[in-house]
Amino acid sequence: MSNSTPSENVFDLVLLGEIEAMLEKLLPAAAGQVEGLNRIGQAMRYSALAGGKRLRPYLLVRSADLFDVPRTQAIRTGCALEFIHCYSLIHDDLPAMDDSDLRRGKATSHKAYGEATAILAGDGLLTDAFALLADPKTHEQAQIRIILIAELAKAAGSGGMVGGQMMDILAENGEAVDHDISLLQSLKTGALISYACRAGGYLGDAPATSIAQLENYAQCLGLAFQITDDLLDVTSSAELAGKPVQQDMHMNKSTFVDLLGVAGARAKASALVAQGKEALSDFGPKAAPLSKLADFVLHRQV
Ligand code: GRG
Repeated sequence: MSNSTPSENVFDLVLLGEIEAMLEKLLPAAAGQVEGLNRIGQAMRYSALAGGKRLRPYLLVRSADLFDVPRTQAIRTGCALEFIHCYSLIHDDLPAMDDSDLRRGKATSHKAYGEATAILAGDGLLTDAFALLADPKTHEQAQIRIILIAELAKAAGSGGMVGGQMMDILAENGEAVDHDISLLQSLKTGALISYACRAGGYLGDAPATSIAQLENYAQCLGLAFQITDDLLDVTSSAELAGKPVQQDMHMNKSTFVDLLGVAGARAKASALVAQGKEALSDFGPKAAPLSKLADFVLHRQV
């Protein structure tokens, strides 16, 4: 029996199309009167419309479905999160960081547009994400918009993804004395995944117990996602992954595969996914799409 879960059986293609269409609509124009504005629009579109899996916005919409949140609100919030994710990939690929030439099967932003434009494209995506959440079209209640903004800032900022990236850089340079790979990954990769799962609850004004259950699911999923990322770095090809592989070893990154071996890492990811699915049990059959996504994370090939 194949142990892969084809993404077409997991992701609703109509919903993915709606997310893609909203991203396209919300990104700045690339063909207006002002050359500088066209250039930043082109660079932001080049990276953000480059065909990622859209796992984070998809998770966000599926968590929002648990609370019957209107689709437009969930998709707009998911697009803000995807803007942040795309900015982080552009900056992570820069020469000062991972110095990568390939992302999502295409030349990275700085290779296509130069470093200065790539930095600005990342800055544009980061900043525009918050303008998008502050817009009443995202939610009619200002108090909910403030929660969405504050929680995304926490997840993406110095106590979240940016802090995790800093830990990663110190560890790579051999400068970290207190190296904790689980904390590093829970910040670098897990914080945005956690936001994806909780934001549906914020949009639906869900009780704290439901948010805590989604957070438990997200913690397991985020760690499993990172473990499968480490496994793919060892087992996949650049052609399939759309980005260079075997990078962790070259960059002296310590990974879950180093720590546990390939079989141990697979077993750990599998246990985490089972635990994550268990955390959804109170939501009943409505949580089936989130459960399927957990299986996808375990068996993904990209
Ligand atoms: C530069 C502030 C800053 C942060 C960078 C996200 C990140 C932090 C670095 C990316 C390096 C990396 C490979 C992390 C592992 C997990 C991860 C985020 C993988 C990419 O996410 P996917 O697989 O990508 O969801 P797509 O292209 O499908 O959106």
